[in-house]
Amino acid sequence: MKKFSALVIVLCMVFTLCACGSSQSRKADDGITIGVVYKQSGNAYFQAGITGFQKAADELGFTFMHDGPDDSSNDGQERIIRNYIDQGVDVLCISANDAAGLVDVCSEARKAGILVLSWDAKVDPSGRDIDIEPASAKVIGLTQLEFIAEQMGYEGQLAIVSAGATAPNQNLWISFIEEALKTDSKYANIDYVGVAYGDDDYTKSYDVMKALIDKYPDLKGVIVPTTNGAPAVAKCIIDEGKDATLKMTGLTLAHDMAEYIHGGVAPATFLWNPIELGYVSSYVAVAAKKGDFKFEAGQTIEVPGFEGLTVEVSDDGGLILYLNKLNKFDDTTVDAWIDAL
Ligand code: RAM
Repeated sequence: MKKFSALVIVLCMVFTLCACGSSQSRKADDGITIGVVYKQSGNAYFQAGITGFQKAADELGFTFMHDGPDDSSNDGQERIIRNYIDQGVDVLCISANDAAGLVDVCSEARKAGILVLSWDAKVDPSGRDIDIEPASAKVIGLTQLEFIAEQMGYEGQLAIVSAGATAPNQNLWISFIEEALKTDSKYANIDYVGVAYGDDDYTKSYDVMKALIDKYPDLKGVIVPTTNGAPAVAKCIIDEGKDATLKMTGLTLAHDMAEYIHGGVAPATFLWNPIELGYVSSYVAVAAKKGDFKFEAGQTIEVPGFEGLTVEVSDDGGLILYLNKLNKFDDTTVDAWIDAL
């Protein structure tokens, strides 16, 4: 009886340990462990990304853990990465809060034989093997600019409410928006007032939007290239009674923006599918670890449901792989996405 009780206790402990692990794959374990790091915990965008990692884990049989700091900090990400290095993961998949800030710890990981992939927000080339992005930064930036410019009749004051000040992906998209505002004559009558940072935090994004409205009462357009900031900005515009004259667009999930899209303050927004981003990143990670995929320009990878995934040299000189999918959420399309995103 004693032996039986001991066995039950051991089995319970094993079960508890498994349940605590972030992911257990259904297919037989292939021995590969991936440590996924994202910008912040509790962000629904990254939870969708994790759904993609889980889907791939079910198909390919790898194990993964996932974590992000509460405060979107570089230090927090560094601690998580160190912990994953100590645990002996095979591959790191990182969405970085600071492209340069993670280079040292990622270089340590690579010296230890760990493959380093960034996904969503890059690590600088000296710290990564490859970066996996939803679409070209220029397309993502200019799609939002052109849409809001059209809403504004190509004139009036425009602002951006971004995520963190060092966010690699937002900063790159914004650099293309700012360049076009300066150089493309069709935007000559748009008066760009600059960027405010909401740090991917709902309350802070709301507050910086309120401060922008106070400072620029004639503001006509806002671009919010971050899923956490967008609903806060929309709510603020409505609360301030500005939604008849001030419109926004941005990169958003469907479930928390549908009411603002239908209501008209955000006539349309854009986003790729973050589930697919996690899914493709997993396939790259596993193929690279198995030696079936080399980190070289021109390399292709087979991923179910995708065609033509080919490694390119990025503008930053490192390697990059694009999914090349950007969806538009408007009054007629957003509801179809609500259950997924
Ligand atoms: C936020 C994050 C993420 C970005 C999306 C659009 O969730 O900043 O990195 O890709 O928005």
